[in-house]
Amino acid sequence: MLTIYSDDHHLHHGRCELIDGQLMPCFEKPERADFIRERVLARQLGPIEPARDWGLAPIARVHDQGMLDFLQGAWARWAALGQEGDLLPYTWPTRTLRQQKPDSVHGQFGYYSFDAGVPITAGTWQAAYSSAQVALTAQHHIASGATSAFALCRPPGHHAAADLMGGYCYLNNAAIAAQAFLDQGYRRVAILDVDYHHGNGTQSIFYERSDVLFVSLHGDPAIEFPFFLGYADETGAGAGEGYNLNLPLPAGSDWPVWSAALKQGCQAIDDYQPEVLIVSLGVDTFELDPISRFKLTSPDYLKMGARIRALNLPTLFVMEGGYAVEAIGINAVNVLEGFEQ
Ligand code: SP5
Ligand code: ZN
Repeated sequence: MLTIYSDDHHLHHGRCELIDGQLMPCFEKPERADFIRERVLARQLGPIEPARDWGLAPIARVHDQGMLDFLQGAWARWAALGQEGDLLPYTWPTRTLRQQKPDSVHGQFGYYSFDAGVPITAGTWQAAYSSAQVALTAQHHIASGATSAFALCRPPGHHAAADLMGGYCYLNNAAIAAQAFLDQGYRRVAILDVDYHHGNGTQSIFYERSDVLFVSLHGDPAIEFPFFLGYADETGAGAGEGYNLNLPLPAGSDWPVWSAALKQGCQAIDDYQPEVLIVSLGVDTFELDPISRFKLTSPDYLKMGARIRALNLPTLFVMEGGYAVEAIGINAVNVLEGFEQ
């Protein structure tokens, strides 16, 4: 399987995030992609090619121009104020507050985010832009006839909505790839999100549309981030009614529980008869993940890949979460190897 990778992810390295009341070093760190890349090489999964530059247009097909302008220009504005630390949002337009964009960089960051897990550093825009280009380059290979490709994206994307960043995500790489397929003439795209967290951004982008089926297995949002989306009764709206399937699972879910939900999700994908499948590949379902509560083991990821292969669809894997860095390469590449066997 071909892997697409960009070194630009190193340009994004946030300093800290708030975890259990403490400022901790960011879990979403460059070593994540480095370990995955090393495992791809060690297992001889296939060639690793750089991203091509497809420009801003395919990103703007999914994201709000105001948010893109903000993300691109925020660091320069922050640095011009004499600041050197990471730019972090801390005030959001929630209930009782006005939904309007203020003038200040902090006010605008609150307007375009839903949590504080999105530090903006000097290189964040370039890293997020290149991560989207990685997804688009892998998408291009599949549109050109490849049956599979791995977009080794970092930073991840599935929490990012059209005009909101959050959950370590700035640009929604999977959604950008899905829209690219549609813009190139595909009519039905399925997205299977196996990250531990609900892909609230992806869901919201396609919620009222029938040309993208979104299926997500994740920790029950009643007890897990992102808390405010991802419930089973969210089935789509308008033309999208029936094209969104959430499968929230309890803390402690292991392979028997998780794989039963995967079977249900795969049945929905099979019924939809898509032309292509995009897998939002998070491996934070791992038993040793430091911020998650599922119990999948490394061999389980081989079985996951084999189940996905059984759908018999051209498949684009897009890297999302996974924070047990010493195992992230093994687990992510196990999915890809399970798919290929
Ligand atoms: C892409 C992705 O996986 N984003 C995840 C963002 C999760 N952010 C909230 C993390 C809160 C973790 N709290 C865990 C407490 C462990 N003691
Ligand atoms: Zn996650």
